Amino acid sequence: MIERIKSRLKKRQPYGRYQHTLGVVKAACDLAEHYGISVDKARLAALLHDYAKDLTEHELKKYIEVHKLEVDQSLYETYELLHGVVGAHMAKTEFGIHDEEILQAIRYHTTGRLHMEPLEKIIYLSDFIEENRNYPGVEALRKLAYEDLDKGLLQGFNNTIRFLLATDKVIHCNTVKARNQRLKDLA
Ligand code: DGI
Ligand code: FE
Ligand code: FE
Ligand code: FE
Repeated sequence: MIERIKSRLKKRQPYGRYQHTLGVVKAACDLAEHYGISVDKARLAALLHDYAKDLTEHELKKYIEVHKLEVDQSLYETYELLHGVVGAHMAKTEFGIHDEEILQAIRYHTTGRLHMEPLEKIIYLSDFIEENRNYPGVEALRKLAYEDLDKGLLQGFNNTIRFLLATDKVIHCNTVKARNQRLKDLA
């Protein structure tokens, strides 16, 4: 299964994205082991989290329509947010993955959501801290991710929201809800 997914990924992802995927796999497996959750699930979710990332906006929207995927209007209108829902559906139909925890982790890896499961948190954070990421503060976030998953997550959401504000982008309500819930959980 893992090898079949990898060979498919190699064909559909450009080199840099594939390296990113392998980095997320490494980070996610490591965090899963650290926090005592299933390493096998983390590996599958990480491998497939950006499976639909290289489709065009038109292709993603067409896929959503053809397969009648449930998405809210503001998600549908935001290109960056479409590859999670589509990727989760492809994981199910192309690879027969029916584990809801894995599918949710793929589906929500870009925005997060209320009531995130540990696997979702790990995938969300691994996306930010994998070894190929390089931005101011990444080392501190890597460290924080291992000290306290929720604190790391809050930092991840804050970074995302700061970036969206700085670039005048729409902030999806799931991003805001997920961020606010971290504050409550940490209080
Ligand atoms: O697919 P990756 O590049 O590895 O990472 P990702 O899926 O976490 O994020 C993809 C992009 O989506 C990234 O530039 C940040 C952006 N994003 C995250 N949350 C939101 C968002 N964009 C908008 N407009 N609104 C959001 O709430
Ligand atoms: Fe992504
Ligand atoms: Fe992400
Ligand atoms: Fe990613």
